[in-house]
Amino acid sequence: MKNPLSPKALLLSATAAVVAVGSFYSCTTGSARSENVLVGDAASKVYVAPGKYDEFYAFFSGGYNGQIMVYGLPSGRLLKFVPVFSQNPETGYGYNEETKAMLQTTYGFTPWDDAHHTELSQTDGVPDGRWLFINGNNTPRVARVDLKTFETTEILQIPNAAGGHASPFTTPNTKYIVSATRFSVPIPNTDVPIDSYKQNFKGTLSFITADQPGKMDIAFQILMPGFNYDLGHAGKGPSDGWFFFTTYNTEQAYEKLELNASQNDKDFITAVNYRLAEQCVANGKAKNAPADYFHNVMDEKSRIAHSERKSSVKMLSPKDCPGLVYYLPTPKSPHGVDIDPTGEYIVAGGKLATVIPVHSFTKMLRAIADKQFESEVQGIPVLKYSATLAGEVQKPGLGPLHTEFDGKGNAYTTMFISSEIVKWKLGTWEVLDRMPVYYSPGHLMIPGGDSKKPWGKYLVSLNKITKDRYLPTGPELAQSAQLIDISGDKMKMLLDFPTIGEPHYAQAIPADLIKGNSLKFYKLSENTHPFVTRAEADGGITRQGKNVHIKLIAIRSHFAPDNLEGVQVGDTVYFHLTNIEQDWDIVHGFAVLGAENAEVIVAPGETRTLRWIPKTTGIYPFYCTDFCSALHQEMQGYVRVSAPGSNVALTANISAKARSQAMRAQALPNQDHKGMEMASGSR
Ligand code: K7E
Ligand code: CUA
Repeated sequence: MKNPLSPKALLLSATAAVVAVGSFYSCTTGSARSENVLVGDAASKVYVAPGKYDEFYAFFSGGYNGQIMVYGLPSGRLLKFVPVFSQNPETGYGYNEETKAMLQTTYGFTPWDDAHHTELSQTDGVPDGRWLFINGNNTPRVARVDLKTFETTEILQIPNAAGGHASPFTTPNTKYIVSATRFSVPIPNTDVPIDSYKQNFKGTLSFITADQPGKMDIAFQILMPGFNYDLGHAGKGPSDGWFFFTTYNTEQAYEKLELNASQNDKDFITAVNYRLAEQCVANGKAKNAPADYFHNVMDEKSRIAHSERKSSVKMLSPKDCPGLVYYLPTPKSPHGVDIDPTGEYIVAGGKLATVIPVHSFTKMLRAIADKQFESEVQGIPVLKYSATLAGEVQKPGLGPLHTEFDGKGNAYTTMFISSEIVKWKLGTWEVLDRMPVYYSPGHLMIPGGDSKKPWGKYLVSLNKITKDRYLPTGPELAQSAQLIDISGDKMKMLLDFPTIGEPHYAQAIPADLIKGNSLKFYKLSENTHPFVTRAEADGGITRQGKNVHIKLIAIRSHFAPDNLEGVQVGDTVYFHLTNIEQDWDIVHGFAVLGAENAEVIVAPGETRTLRWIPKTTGIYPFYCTDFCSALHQEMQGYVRVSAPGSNVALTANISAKARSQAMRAQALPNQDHKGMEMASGSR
């Protein structure tokens, strides 16, 4: 460390001190801890009796696992993984033929991303439980998860962008979700010297239409100075129609950013009047700019994903739309920007700031009207700090990152460096309470806590460093989430539970807004997959050159057909499996010896396709991978693979065994998982 007084040095030493303090608390009943925790009380508050439901669904981003985790709150029970930007061997998402197109980008098949922010769709500024959006940070993308099926149904790539971090934050009626570039790059991207950053690098803010499922698209992009845009939030209530983005690296450093991007005392919050942007676009002020991006959609009826490649966007430059963008000076390298439920206060989390600055939307409008500008940056007016400031929370702690609200006039901010949640009051800016968390929280989450109507009962701290909180599992540990009761004046720690990957953010919503809409099965009669098999007798095997298509059904407890011959080495085989069950939670799986990908899991009524290239002659068993019934272990079949050019005829039979399975199944009334337990000796 060359400069021992650099912000980074301070930051590092503070982190070290806090980890030491945290370790101390974790193995003692030190005062700071016992004050806030009522242990007996806490256990009953998170207890959800067997067979009972949790009060909230919580959706945690999976960070670098590219997925979403669904938890119940307050129990912390893990309910589901929803794969989004990553392949998932558990279900075959991204491996089977129907879903591969979901992961197409202009860079090719891109089966990984760094997923940061879950965002529930909203109606009038309140989460409504229709959809959940999430961003891919590395190869900028946004995805829609349908909360009827808990499945990724749409992915849109963001062109002219690098690092889709300030994303996918919704406007109050989900007209748009918004994504900004973290990294500035040349736009269009091209081969230039890196040290020409100031001349050539630009940022973009993308407004994406989101209220029509299957039709996400870039409504327009705004071309911005080459800073780093970190996070964003839409205005609401009086500030509806505006969007706010944290903006750092206003130094425009391109090397050693930890030092060189920490020079300016203040960076910015970027305020964008997107209603004005809409008018400017409608009035022809935007230019058609080259763009290259994919839009991938899962078709509801065939359950096959399709990709479309697009080639242009509307690009709006602030200079062609006066009044579109203003900069609000904000200390210092701000990370989160959070709008309170009334829509009046704009709270910034300046990672290196000693205060939490809060801007007033009313004062911002007045400052704009009065031209209270301190300077201009590339034609964009910079407002005076004093002219927009509502107040500063003094001595909040170290390293403020993110703030959410309880709807009762209080705000809660994570302090990354001092490892605590700080509760403070909107309007008076006084600190009301502190809760140590273990350790180093990034985001925090209150159900609806960034909306107009928070359900201010619980708060979850999403901690980055786990250390000694759980049984050790080698160098890499689960992440730690902590559930805190915020219903009273003082915060109460209730529960720790592990999360996987690195959740950056989470959102939660009352279970009642989702659970009644959950789909139980796909209707077989509506399945439009070109290789659907609706009945046992309709299966079969066909050859098209070197491609062999096998249509088969799964039902408790057999495949039909289950004996297949005539496949040759050199063929590419497609198993198109339709689950013809029409009953909730009766899924079947399919795997074949030597398959170089994942199984497929097939929901009732849907068709899924496994591609298989046999390399040697012989007999290849396949079987059902999901323990579906008492006779699951009988659910199997064989493929015969012959030499190239062999005269073995293509045949698809229902074996005597499968036929007798079918008869036994009919003889067993209501064969369900109770039956499975009774007959478990058959394993
Ligand atoms: Cu703070 Cu990506 Cu929202 Cu991580 S981000 S913590
Ligand atoms: Cu079907 Cu096991």
